[in-house]
Amino acid sequence: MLIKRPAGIKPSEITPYDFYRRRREFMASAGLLAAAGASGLLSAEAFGQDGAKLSGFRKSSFSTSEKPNTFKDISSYNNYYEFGTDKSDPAELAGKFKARPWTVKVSGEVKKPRTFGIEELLKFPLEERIYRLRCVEAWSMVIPWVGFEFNQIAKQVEPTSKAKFVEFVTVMQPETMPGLRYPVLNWPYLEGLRIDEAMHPLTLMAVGLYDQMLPSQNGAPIRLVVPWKYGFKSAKSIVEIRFVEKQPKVAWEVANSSEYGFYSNVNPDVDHPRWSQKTEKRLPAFFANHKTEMFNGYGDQVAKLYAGMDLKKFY
Ligand SMILES: Nc1nc2c(c(=O)[nH]1)N[C@H]1C(S)=C(S)[C@@H](COP(=O)(O)O)O[C@H]1N2
Ligand SMILES: [Mo]
Repeated sequence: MLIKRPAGIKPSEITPYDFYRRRREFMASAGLLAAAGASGLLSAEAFGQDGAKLSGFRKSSFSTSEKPNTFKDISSYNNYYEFGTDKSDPAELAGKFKARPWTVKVSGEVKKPRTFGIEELLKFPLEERIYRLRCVEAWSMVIPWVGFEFNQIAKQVEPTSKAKFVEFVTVMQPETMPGLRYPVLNWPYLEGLRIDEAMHPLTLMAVGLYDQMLPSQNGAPIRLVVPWKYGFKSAKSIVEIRFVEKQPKVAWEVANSSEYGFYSNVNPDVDHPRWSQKTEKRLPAFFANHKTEMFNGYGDQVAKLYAGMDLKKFY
């Protein structure tokens, strides 16, 4: 169905959440919700992604007590290069993205390879995790994700002793993702973690933001969140997870290995070749207003994963 934007409002001023609400209001006023429901047209495509409510999740003790950014901040300032490289591109251009039907294929060094439907994944016990996200570009936000620990997936597929790393692959939808036309990265977006990093309880598969299903621009319907690493490790809209023996060549390393390494732990002592990583701009702000913390402040939980490693070498 095609719904026109209200006159006088620029697309850039409409957040997906506003758009969703207006669409619901419009449909309700036109009696379309009831009609759609009755005819079975109330499809997951329309209501399984942007804005659909999530409920029944518990709050996690892993959450930071810092004040979260607003839904609008989090869903209108994004890096999702498959839609475009400007921060506003994903929110403006992800409108046609299809987050249903959706499956995640889990394969490689596992005893029980399998493909999960998104409906099955949504049945894992969901928690609210308020995490800091620190981008390599030196801005940060505080984000209330809803999701489950990645290790829950691992438990079901049973990794073998050869599984040393985990690869995460983002979907390619050329018909809905205009950015794929440009070879900015080696598509599909590939990220990877060492197996112990992936199994760490802080490593989250996020399906929601506040109490809504993830907006497309934030990686609907399911994305990775690794809070002690730079934002780009958190691959969006995941369709495939592979347990592998060898360290993968991840997308940003392929693009520029002198600037982006495999580990990409938040580290104020290792500058990016073109800028310092000592401070960050907690959005919304014009200037740096925060000191960047080692492991983005999650050192108590994760520093032990890197004991004895030279983090200047393994950046
Ligand atoms: N598939 C895909 N995943 C991605 C990116 C991307 O361009 N494509 N950008 C990364 C970067 S650089 C950041 S900072 C985070 C941003 O997540 P957010 O928009 O939900 O805040 O997503 C990461 N995941
Ligand atoms: Mo980022």
